[in-house]
Amino acid sequence: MTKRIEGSLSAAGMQIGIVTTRWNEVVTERLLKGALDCLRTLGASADDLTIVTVPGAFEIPVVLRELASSKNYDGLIALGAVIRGDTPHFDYVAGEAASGIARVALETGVPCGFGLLTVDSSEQALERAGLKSGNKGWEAAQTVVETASLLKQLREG
Ligand code: INI
Repeated sequence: MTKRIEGSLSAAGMQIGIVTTRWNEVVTERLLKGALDCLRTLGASADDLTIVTVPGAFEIPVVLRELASSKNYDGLIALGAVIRGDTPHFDYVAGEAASGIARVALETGVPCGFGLLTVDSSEQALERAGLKSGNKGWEAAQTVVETASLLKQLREG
């Protein structure tokens, strides 16, 4: 018999850690609100959520890895905004943060929702943080719940 396995969109009972940045806080607070609204909608309990603030996007992966290594979380969500106009180091900060987030997920097996905006301007960042083009915080939260649920089923056989 063919098996078909999908994650569910229930966050009930899930322990979720969120790492967000102080850099571009006007944007990241909106991403955080989107993520929290989503988790609440999917049935997460406020007591099962942990929010950690780091200075900037470059610091996300190391803190994410610490949380993942603790084995206390079913899923993690990375929120941040790297804006090209703000720094000549855009490519380094955005690239290292993005690949670091992916690496943490692959190395630890804890799903890490990717809510890191890499954009040209503050306007574009705000658009993706709930103003016009959806909220990437919400999307990152939803995908991490689905992926955590999927991984749980695969691990339980
Ligand atoms: N950090 C961000 O999260 N977003 C940015 O747009 C940004 N810019 O533009 O420089 C940024 N820089 C800080 C970086 O993430 C580190 O905190 C810093 O380099 C110290 O390691």
